[in-house]
Amino acid sequence: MRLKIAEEARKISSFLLERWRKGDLVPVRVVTHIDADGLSSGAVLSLALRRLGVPHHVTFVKYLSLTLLEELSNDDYPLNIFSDLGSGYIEDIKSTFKNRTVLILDHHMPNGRPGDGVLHLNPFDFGLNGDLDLSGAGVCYLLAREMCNGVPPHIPLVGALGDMQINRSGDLVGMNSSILNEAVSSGLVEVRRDIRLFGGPEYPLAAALERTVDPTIPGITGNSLAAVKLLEDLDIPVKKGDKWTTLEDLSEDKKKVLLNKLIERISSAGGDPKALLGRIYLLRREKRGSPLRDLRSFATVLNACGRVGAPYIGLFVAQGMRGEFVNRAFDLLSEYRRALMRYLGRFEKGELISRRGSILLVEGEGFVKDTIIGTLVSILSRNTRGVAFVIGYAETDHEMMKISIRKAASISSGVNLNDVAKKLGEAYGGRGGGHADAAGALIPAQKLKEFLEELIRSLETQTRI
Ligand SMILES: [Mn+2]
Repeated sequence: MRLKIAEEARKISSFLLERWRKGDLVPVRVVTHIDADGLSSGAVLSLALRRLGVPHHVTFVKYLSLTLLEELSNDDYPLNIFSDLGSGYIEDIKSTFKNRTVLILDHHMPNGRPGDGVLHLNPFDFGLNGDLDLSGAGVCYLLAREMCNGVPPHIPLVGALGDMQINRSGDLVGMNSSILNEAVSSGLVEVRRDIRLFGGPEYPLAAALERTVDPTIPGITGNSLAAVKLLEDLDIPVKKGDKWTTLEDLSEDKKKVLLNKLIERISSAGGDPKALLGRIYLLRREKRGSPLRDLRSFATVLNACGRVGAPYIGLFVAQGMRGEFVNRAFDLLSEYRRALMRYLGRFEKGELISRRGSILLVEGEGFVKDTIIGTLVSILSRNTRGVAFVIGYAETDHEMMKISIRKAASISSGVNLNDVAKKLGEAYGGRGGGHADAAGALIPAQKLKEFLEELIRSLETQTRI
């Protein structure tokens, strides 16, 4: 019989606590990813280690590669913990970290087998779906909860929402929903059903409309004047006295009018308005009007910190630091949003973008940052009519090319992008993998053309589009 993931977490926890009690396996290095889930993972682990008095460092990485693993293994940490990444590199980790203890806490499809000092905790090994049921931060949380008290359960929820781990009705499911229950029953998080705009129902409505990118609201997203005009046309005051109107202030009737208007706008431009509806998760102890009060927007803030190049700010904010850290995070969010808008604006004009049948290609080389290409293809995959897949690429360090692949939510295709990216990534001298609907590859830049041709051919034949 299969062990349950929580039992395995307990085993790993007793092993580590025992060794730490003896003064072994310190200091610890945590290597984590820079997206919202990765930063949430780092926050969970770092909080737990601090509570346990275990000295540690956190290292942020955009991705793993053999070169990077070799560099990391040159540093003398007796214990390395990889979070929100690593499962795709089990064999490389085994060979680079010989005779040292490594713990991988991840939810990407495993490639290879643990052993030789490598411990591995991943929902896929326990009959769970790592794409949907549990995030990287969720895996870290299962372990942290075994090791100590006091790591708050909303952090792994931010990770799950950042990774879009919601089902078609917009709900968290699987182990994520058990963590949610914990957060709700302790009074930390409140769940509501409402229109899902940036910042949540207590955030200034005009700004919420302008800042919502999932789904993008044509003509409104990124345009504050248009957002104000839309409200005026619907007879909704932008402000009452010196207080900004929020979604919460609207009557049910007004809310319906607004919702219909938004649905109409999005649908007529070919987008999918479905993401507007669903559950909203509110962090009750956060100030009203702060984007951190809405857990999805919290994830957006973390993403911005990581992608714009200040992941440590995101880590501190995820851990609960406020004041200057939050101000800095909000500045990074504005910068991130401006970058996204700049790119989306160019795509709208038909620049940097081309169509191959029902595949949309984002030609980001020389233009788009490697840390933003994934977000852009995700947004496009949810907001472009008649598209089955979106592929984007951008150059990155070490003369490598980063390729991001997304399946459009509207398409029901049996293609598993993790399998495709893994197979092709390896065939072209690099690596690939990820999730069934969202994956990526890292290959030598000079192989890009051939890689893309084969990728497109493979998606086309497997989908019959
Ligand atoms: Mn993740």
